[in-house]
Amino acid sequence: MDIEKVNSMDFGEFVDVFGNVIERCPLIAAAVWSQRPFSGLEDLEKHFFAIVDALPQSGQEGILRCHPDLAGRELQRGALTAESQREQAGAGLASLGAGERLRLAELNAQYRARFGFPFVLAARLQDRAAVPRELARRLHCPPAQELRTALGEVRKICRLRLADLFGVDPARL
Ligand code: 2AL
Repeated sequence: MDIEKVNSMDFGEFVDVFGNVIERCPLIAAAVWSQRPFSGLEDLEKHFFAIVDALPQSGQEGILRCHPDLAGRELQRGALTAESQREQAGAGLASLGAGERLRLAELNAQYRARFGFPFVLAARLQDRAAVPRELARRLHCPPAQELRTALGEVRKICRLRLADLFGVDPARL
């Protein structure tokens, strides 16, 4: 895929292709389409980020709530999006033992109870040992800081998914 191809996409095709670069938030892609043409992949990414940044806090928390738990019930049931499935399996979360799964479920529940949204982490940049460690650390952060951190992870996930779609190394973005 290249940027000329992206700029030539009609609305339906664009949302089909980019509708999940922000997990289960095709509305963001729908808003980005209106802002074409894009000068390149970096410019396209900037538009996704700008729309997320411009949302009120309730909208940003809504985006976080669209993310499935790491190693949660949807992974067990095979109900994740294809992108999530690949990311979580790649981080080794599909092959946790029962004890590790239980520990993560407890931490995820504590995190959700404290902040009101699920713990979000770009799983592809972590390994299975780092996930509970990061979760336990972030659990104690102040809420405003945690919202910023979580949105930063949404950006990382978005960047990696865009890089995949373009077949480029994310370090080049
Ligand atoms: C996820 C997910 O599904 N993929 C990823 O990188 N992070 N979910 C999450 N709660 O962080």
